Amino acid sequence: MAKEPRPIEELSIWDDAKAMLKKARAEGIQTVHDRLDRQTPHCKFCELGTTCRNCTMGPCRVSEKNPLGVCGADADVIVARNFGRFVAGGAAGHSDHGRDLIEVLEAIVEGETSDYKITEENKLRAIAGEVGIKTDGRPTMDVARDVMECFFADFGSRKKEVSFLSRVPKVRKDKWAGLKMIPRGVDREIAEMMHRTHMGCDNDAPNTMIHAARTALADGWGGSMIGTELSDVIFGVPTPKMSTANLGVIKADKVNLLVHGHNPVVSEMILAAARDPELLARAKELGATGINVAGLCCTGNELLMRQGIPMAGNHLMTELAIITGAVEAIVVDYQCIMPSLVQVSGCYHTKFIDTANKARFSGAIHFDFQPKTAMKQAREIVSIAVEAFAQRDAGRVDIPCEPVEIMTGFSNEAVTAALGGSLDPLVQAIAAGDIRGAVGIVGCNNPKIKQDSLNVKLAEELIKKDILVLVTGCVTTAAGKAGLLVPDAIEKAGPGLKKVCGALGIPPVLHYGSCVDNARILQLCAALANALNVDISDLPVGASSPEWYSEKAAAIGLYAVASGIYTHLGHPPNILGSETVTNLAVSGLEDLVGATFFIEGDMVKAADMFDERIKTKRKALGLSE
Ligand code: XCC
Ligand code: SF4
Repeated sequence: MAKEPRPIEELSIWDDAKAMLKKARAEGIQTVHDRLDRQTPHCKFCELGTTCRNCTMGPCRVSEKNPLGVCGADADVIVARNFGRFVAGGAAGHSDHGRDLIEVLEAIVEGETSDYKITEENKLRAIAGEVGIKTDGRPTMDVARDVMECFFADFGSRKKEVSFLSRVPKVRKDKWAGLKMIPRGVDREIAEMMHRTHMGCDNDAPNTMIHAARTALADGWGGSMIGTELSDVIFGVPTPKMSTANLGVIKADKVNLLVHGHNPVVSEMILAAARDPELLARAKELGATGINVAGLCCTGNELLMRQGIPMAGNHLMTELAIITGAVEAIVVDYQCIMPSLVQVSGCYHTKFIDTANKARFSGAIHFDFQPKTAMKQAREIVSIAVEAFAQRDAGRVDIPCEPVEIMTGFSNEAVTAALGGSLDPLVQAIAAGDIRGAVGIVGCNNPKIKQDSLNVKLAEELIKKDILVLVTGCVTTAAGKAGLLVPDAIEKAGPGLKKVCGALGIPPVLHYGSCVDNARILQLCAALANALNVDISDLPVGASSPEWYSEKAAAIGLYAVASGIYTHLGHPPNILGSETVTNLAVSGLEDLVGATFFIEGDMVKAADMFDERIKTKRKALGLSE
């Protein structure tokens, strides 16, 4: 018997989401929430992490009654192996994205493309210096070639450590060296994780977990950091600017083209092509007043940070954006793109266009997007969107709200510039206790949780306590829609944060970018630790992913912890079937890396936990609580 669907009121905190969920039900369109209802209750073994499918002597499910798999693996080994592979999946996603940026740099260096350029010579030279490449008096292209070679080599197995470990405080690196946790090469750590978890290899759960941490560090300080830094070099370093968010950014009188996924390589070209006079003229001929490019998820974040495009929504808004009936095309690259978007698009005139061979969707229009032909392909894609405008059914259009204002563009370079050229004023504000600490809230939506209820609540609770919040990924749109990403939001902050942010004219919640841009937060923590001559784990900082769902979020959480950052998750990963692994995650790691995970579903309590932690760290630094 079919289950009753959950009431719409329980699915999201947002009016725009609820309006579109009603429309979906009225029009008979299935969403992620309907499918979750059909998938629950989930398999208990899988939830606990005690299922193993790593060979065909199994699959095995272990329990108290049946504690060993066919090969003899116990729950600890099985849970650790599953978690290790989960993290490797996330690290692979971020890092392969990073590699794609190196390939664009290669196309620039080899003269194969004129559509992409080195926009930030100074940044290119600065990072070259950081990874030990000579820059003095050398032509930019020579430096760029060496940077490209260096970063390609970071993915291999010939290095002792990935290049950006030059940013890590020495005490932290020594700690990693002692634990055999130094990330040597991005692909190497991911491949080794697959090897270790083959039947008959690493059968010691803590040892597997240490390698999981090394794999995650290869993501944070390797693949993701390369992705962020080269995106800045090619597309520009983000600077503060205003934009807008929610489904109201979709415009009834315009051709609406949504960009979705993670990588700016395709979407930056789409945005440029949407300004092409010929395409604009054609849009006008068909009765539109212009071409509107709006963002979803992290591709949206990338373009929001650098170009200020409006944000239509985060993960759980992606189906709902199409349900407005006013989207001519959705153009995707990879990651977090629900395959259901093809079906939802099919219910309207919406064209679903994929652009990467590694992320193809049956039923999509496919473009094999290449740096050489990028602009030409982008024009073709935008043209498909423009022509689709003629097929729009005005009777089915419902754009449920007006957009809200948000401020974006907080790169470390922009923050340093706003502070007058160095991080010293930030260090002083922390020392004075005006800013008591900082927490990065990152990651996703998960249909098991009322959309954005935790993301917003935690941010609100923390700023009240004079804790600066940095947001990335899908938490961005949540914070934006809640009115936390504008300077006026200081009214919701504690007195210290209000004073500092008020003087600088910035919000108490800063948009720090996409999910790979969590590397910016790592870099900031390392810079603060170096400035104070302490370890990252000595800083009054934390990280959180309240509504996470993805393998990538697990990789981010683990590299944060392994870097010494106390990290909150709103719900546990599938590890509870092993006491050894669970205890290691929530307490044992403290002795090893100076930080742990903590799991808490109540955001008032989570904020209190951060508060306690920050008090302890401030005291140890000789500061007021
Ligand atoms: Fe995906 Fe990055 Fe999560 Fe959003 S936050 S649901 S991973 S888009 Ni990264
Ligand atoms: Fe079962 Fe061991 Fe094979 Fe896993 S590796 S499926 S536990 S026999």
